[in-house]
Amino acid sequence: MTAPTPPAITKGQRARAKSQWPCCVWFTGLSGAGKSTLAQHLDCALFARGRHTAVLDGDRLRQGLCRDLGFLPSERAENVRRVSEAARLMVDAGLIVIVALISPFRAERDRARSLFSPGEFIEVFVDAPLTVCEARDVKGLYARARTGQIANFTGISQPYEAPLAPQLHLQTDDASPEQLVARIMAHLDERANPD
Ligand code: ADX
Repeated sequence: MTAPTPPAITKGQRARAKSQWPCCVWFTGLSGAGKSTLAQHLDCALFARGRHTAVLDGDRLRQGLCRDLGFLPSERAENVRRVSEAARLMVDAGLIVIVALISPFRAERDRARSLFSPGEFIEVFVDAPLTVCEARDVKGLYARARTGQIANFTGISQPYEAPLAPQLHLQTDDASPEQLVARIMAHLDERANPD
């Protein structure tokens, strides 16, 4: 058997062609904490700077790539695995990939991180107290989880393991999306220009 042919174009070449440092910005947090909102705002801010991005959002992925998965811990692990593998392929293609997934378990997030080169996986804890997320209840899911109509609901009937050492910890209950995106952009700029 012959060894697989190495890719003809390296990740570095693709990055230089796009004048950007490819990476995966991984938003984790409770439902209703603001991950999708921040992902959209960050996407717009990067696009405005001419960056080439892709957004992988849990709600949307669960309508397609991950529509066969539910919310048991094993299914969430598979969800994170698929999304992180997809994100890795996109980073290898030179993109800045923005992932918005509850991804409640540390072990799965660590596994996702292990797919990337050092510094390429930027874990962002999108943090709002459960009481705030529940009061927002944009999709009415917390109310249904409280009455038992939805099982295995993160924060109610299944745990959320907060990151211990995220690259960024953003509190969404006392700052605007614009302010928080400015912090993420500053982090990305610092990373791209370490001096
Ligand atoms: S993850 O845990 O596997 O990362 P993911 O981010 O893909 O979750 O999907 C979460 C979305 O599914 C929530 O935003 C919510 O709209 C919906 N959802 C439906 N049932 C549940 C549940 N039991 N727990 C959490 N979210 C749920």
